[in-house]
Amino acid sequence: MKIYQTAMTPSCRRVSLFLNELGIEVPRIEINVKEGDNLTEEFKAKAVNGRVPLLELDDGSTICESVAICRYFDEIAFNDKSLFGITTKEKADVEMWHRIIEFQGLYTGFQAFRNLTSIYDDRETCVYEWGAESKNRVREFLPQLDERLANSGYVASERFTIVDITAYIFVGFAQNGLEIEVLEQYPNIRRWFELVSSRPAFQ
Ligand SMILES: N[C@@H](CCC(=O)N[C@@H](CS)C(=O)NCC(=O)O)C(=O)O
Repeated sequence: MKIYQTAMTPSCRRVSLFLNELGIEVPRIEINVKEGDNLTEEFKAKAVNGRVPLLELDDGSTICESVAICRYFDEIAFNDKSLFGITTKEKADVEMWHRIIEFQGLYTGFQAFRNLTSIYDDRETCVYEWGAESKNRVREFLPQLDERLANSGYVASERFTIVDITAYIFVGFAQNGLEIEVLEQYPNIRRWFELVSSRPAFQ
């Protein structure tokens, strides 16, 4: 099997951190999405969403969407980390917080970045005002995340789960990509971010 990736992009880093946590190494094929390597007919025939990361199995079948790829490895690796949750309640909390972090945080942040910078204007119409509004929505979401982390050791649970990987990618993206001073403004996010950053898988 192999993973097609553009290593530095948030969605690929998300999968890489998950695999690091499980201690799994998978061969990578580096492509350049900025240069449009994902826009070829050959790549689009493999990836339903036309994006990276993309996992190709030995039988030639493929899985895209980073969470689906993580789920695949979580199932085949027989690990004891239970990054998608242990109990029924914890699994539901993981699902709930994962969607909240993705919809209100990560993907809203992506919309902000893509529309403010026009980085992909060779393949989509960029609307600056939508980017600005999306960035506002990210700003509005951050206090909610900070409050959650004032009352919980990790985002979805009192222990580390996949949601912390997604939230870590989101906070780093907001801080560096969107230039929002998250860590300076939100002490509970900062406490949690430092804790997650210190994990061996994140080095
Ligand atoms: N929901 C997808 C998002 C994938 C995604 O947006 N990948 C970006 C890199 S972070 C990409 O391939 N961008 C190239 C493009 O939009 O053409 C996932 O989680 O895998």
